Amino acid sequence: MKEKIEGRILELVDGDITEMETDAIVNAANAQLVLGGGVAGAIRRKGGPTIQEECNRIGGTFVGGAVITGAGDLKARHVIHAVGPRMGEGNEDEKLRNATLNSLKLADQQGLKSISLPAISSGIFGFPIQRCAEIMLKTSIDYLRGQTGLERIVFCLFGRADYEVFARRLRQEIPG
Ligand code: AR6
Repeated sequence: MKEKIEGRILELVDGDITEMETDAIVNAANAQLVLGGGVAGAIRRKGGPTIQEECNRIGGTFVGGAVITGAGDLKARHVIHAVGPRMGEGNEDEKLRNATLNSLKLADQQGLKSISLPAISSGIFGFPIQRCAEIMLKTSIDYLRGQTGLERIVFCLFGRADYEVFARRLRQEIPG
């Protein structure tokens, strides 16, 4: 599914984010920047050891923050590590919004044109997928309506069920 917003593209795909060829892919990271399971595990396995090594040099960031590294052996050029909230820690919606927004801003600052994001926090961190879709899509749509050099934002959802949740929400946000 593809929508145009101010001449820029917002796209949804069902697939594995480590296969994406956008300038950057976003990792669903933790504040320690230790690549664990889920998206991070797939990035670690396919991207090779340099990504974790770069994360170790950065050392960590706050919940809602994002940092950038190279992408090792992956097809993308960069990995943006965005730290979403763990369900139950408090103020989760705002933190997820910030993790999304800071990822997009960081891509922009680096002059990147395209970025792929997963449904941050909705796996191991236990955030509800429906609310995740609402927050991440609204943040991205608002961002594309503002001043940005980004030309394409892709949400890479893992499986048909999550894809459908995002697709339904996007149709509500951009009717017709
Ligand atoms: N491509 C796209 N989406 C994926 C992939 C993939 N290869 N694998 C999983 N997903 P998660 P979190 C989906 O658990 O909840 C790690 O240990 C998954 O179905 O990756 O933010 C980190 O190191 C879900 O919808 O991230 C952190 O400690 C979404 O991606 C912690 O988990 C996010 O699931 C982060 O937990």
